[in-house]
Amino acid sequence: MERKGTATVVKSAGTHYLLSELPVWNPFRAEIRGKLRLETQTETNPVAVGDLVEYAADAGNFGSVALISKILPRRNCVIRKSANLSYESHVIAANVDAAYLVVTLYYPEIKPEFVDRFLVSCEAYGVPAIILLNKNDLIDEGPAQLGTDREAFESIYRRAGYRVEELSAIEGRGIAKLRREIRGRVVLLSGISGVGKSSIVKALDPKLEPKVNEISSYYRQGKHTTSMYEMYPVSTGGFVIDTPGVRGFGLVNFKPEELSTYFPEMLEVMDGCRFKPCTHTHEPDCAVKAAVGDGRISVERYNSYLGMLDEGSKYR
Ligand SMILES: Nc1nc2c(ncn2[C@@H]2O[C@H](COP(=O)(O)OP(=O)(O)O)[C@@H](O)[C@H]2O)c(=O)[nH]1
Ligand SMILES: [Mg+2]
Ligand SMILES: [Zn+2]
Repeated sequence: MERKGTATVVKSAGTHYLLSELPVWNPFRAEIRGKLRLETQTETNPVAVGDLVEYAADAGNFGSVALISKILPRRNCVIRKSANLSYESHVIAANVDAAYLVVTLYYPEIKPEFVDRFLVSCEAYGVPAIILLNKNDLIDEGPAQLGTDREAFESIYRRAGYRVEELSAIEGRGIAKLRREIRGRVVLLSGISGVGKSSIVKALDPKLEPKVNEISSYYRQGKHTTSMYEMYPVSTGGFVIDTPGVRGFGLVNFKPEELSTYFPEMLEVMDGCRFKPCTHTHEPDCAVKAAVGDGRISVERYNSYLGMLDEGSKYR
């Protein structure tokens, strides 16, 4: 006898998956046979953690592997273009209520380019993004990253309209608030390797056991330990997706006139540009450039925008 149902992908290990009928936590194994893709899909992974799928399983044989028969349309997703293979993209997670980008002022170093690309991707695909500034217990340990001043960093992103929360997975600072935010939701933790994503999962619920990196004191770099995309059930409610650290974050193709709409602080003022569409580069009477001029938009974010615009033009 066959059992059919709808479930969420809670773990992706490349060729096999774990599904669970959320909000119930009852993971079971599943596979994809043959070709199964969303129409128009060009991503390297057919199914991502957070995807809602239809499956069929042999009800008489408990422990048998279910077959994924259909991927239901995505509400949203976080997607990244491979840094080296410019035409391939990878879905990091689908159907999330929020994406937390974890960064730290200590090590590994913040790469503003990575941060801004991640945020643009979230805006483009409809995912609310929040920045978590982790490892704040190190605040007394001497200077933070060269040239990265806490207030300057927070000001850049708060002016852009993002929430920046200070956190310490080790000391637990900010964790109770995060736990409350996650309740009843599915959220993504993203960021480069070593920033503390897995440590945050563990801090949210000590019963969970994601692998935590040991940062080599010599290189002060995280090694990749999480190679899986995996969702964890937080016992106080909600689900959190831990991801391997991504190195590069290439932008998925966009139209040049669209790009500034993915910068919330530009979107807010661009109505005032004389030309429509305006690329906010050479055009006279540009409201975005005016806002950069008087500090409402940070020079850092504007330069990031110009860099992406320039990079985008290389693919066309
Ligand atoms: N001082 C300090 N170290 C942290 C904190 N969070 C994580 N770490 C350390 O950073 C390293 C990488 O953590 P991990 O959670 O594996 O990072 P991930 O690669 O983003 O999952 C480990 O050595 C952690 O102990 C924190 O809040 N404070
Ligand atoms: Mg990790
Ligand atoms: Zn303009």
